Order: sequence, then C-alpha cells, then structure tokens
Amino acid sequence: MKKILVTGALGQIGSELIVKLRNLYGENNVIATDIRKNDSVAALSGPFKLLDVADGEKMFQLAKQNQVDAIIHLAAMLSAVAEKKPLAAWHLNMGGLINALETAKELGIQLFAPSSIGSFGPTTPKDKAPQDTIQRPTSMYGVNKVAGELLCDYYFARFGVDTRGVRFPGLISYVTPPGGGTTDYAVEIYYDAVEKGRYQSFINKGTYMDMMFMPDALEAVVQLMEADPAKLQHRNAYNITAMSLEPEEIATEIRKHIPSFVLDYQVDPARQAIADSWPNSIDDSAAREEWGFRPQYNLEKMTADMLEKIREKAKV
Ligand code: VAH
Repeated sequence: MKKILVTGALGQIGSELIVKLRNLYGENNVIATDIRKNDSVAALSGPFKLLDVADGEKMFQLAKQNQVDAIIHLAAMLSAVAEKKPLAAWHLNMGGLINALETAKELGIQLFAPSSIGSFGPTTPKDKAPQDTIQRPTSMYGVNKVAGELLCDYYFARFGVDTRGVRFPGLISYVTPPGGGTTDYAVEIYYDAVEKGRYQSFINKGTYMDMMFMPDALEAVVQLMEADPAKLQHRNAYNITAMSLEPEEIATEIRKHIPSFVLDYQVDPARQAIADSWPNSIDDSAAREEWGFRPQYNLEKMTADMLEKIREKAKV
C-alpha cells in the first residue's frame, strides 16, 4: 500500500487505524472519509472527505482523484443495531461493500473488507471454530458478513481484485467508543469500572466470545494488506483472535487494579441471543501460518492499558 482511502474512518477501528496508517505511510497518503466529520485526531491530522458509502460514484471519484492504491472499507452497521434495523443494515453493509468492490475493480486497486465472528451461527462448531466451516448466521449482520466474504472472493476469482479480509473478534479500545455491537459490554465494563466502580453487563456470565485489544487488530490489518499474495490461501476472510473471554474473567482481572469493583447483570435478550449464536472460540492458525498473525496483548496486558488510558482521559 502507498496511498489509502479509508471509509468509516471515524468509527471505533477507523479512528485509530487512520493514526497508525498516517504514521506508517505519511499523513497526506491516507484519505479519511466518513458520513460526517468531527474534531478527532483522525479527522484533523490529514486529508478528510465526507463520504456516504451508499454513493458509489463519489467513492469512485475520491479514489480516482486521490490516486489511491488501496481502500480499507470500515463503514458498516454492527450486529445489535443491525438486528433492530435489518433492511437498513442490508442496504448500508451490502451497498457500501459492492461500491467499494466496483471501485477497486475499475481502478485495479486493493480492497480490505472486514468480516467478523458474527459470520458464524449456531451450527458452527462452538469451540475453536475452524477457518473453513459451516457459516449459517442467524443475525442480519452475520448474513451481511457471509455475503460479504463470498462477494470479496467472487471479485478476486472473477475480476482479479486483490481483496483481503479478517473475521474480527470483539474489539476492545479506549479512543473511540464502539457503536452498537454485541461485544460492546467488554468495552463499557472498563469505562464503568473507572467511573462508577461497578458495571451491569447486558451479556450474561459464562458467555464466551473471542476478543482482541485494538492495537493487535490494527497491526493485523496492515500485516495482511502487506502480505505476499502468493501465500494467501484464504483471503476472505481470516479468523483472528487474541483471547476468548466471558464477563466474570474480565471482572476478575479488573479487580487486580480496582479491588472493590462489582459486576452484576441486566441481560439484554436480543444481544444475548446474538452472542449465543456465535462460537465460544475460533481457530486462527491459518492467519498465523499464511501471513504471520501474532497478537501481542493478553487479558492482563490489555486490562492494565485500558484502565490506565481511561483514567488519563478522565483527567482531561
Ligand atoms: C459487533 N463489535 O459486536 C462487532 C463485532 C464480533 C463482534 O463484529 O457487532
């Protein structure tokens, strides 16, 4: 990659990925786009353009005018919100992706399009779900992710578009709050631990899901996009994970820093049903073997960093 256009650049992943990409490739070589602007570092530290990914012509023009050689397509509606607005989710998630695929095809450029553990369903093996396995998700978000994986493979096979993607686990970060996911509890718990000393989880105890600290997710995007294409057997999309967690385990780690922390539950049936349909853990050996994926953060390291940074943010 030399010059990159990022959609959804002000979201949970984008707002940190933009900073990383600008440090790696140069500020003016990373075009941040989103449906609205804010005063974040991602928006102000280099080129920013307003873009609704439903507008394929504008996406094409922005990519062409800026002579980008890669698109990182992050604009999407996440699982919990998508279940409340399934038709809107279909239009945004699939319409945005097909516009990104068509732009990549017309300009002959790379495309990163993320999938998710949400692409798995109740009939997927629950433990260490394989890279190649049954994918019959029961959420609209999951349907969008499976369809997206198939579309990205199709554009690679039929048109030679260099499409690449990962199945993100729940992502935990402290810069920009997540927006409407099922795994958001794993972010909220840290903020509430610092601000209130207690958290009421909408996901029940004992509900295991794959999770990852944001720095590992950002490194995985760059690593995959820079990987030797000859080594990529899977492309769309690689299982990646750092840890499989349930709420009590996070609480126990938080109590090493805040001994009085209290976790209780107010389970949200809708998001619990989504979480129950996903695997407890996934097997990421293909990513490790084909492009050297190696997460650096475990629960202990992530918790120390999250609590420290949230405390710092609270002071300003
Ligand atoms: C969600 N954070 O909860 C996203 C992610 C694996 C979960 O796809 O929808």
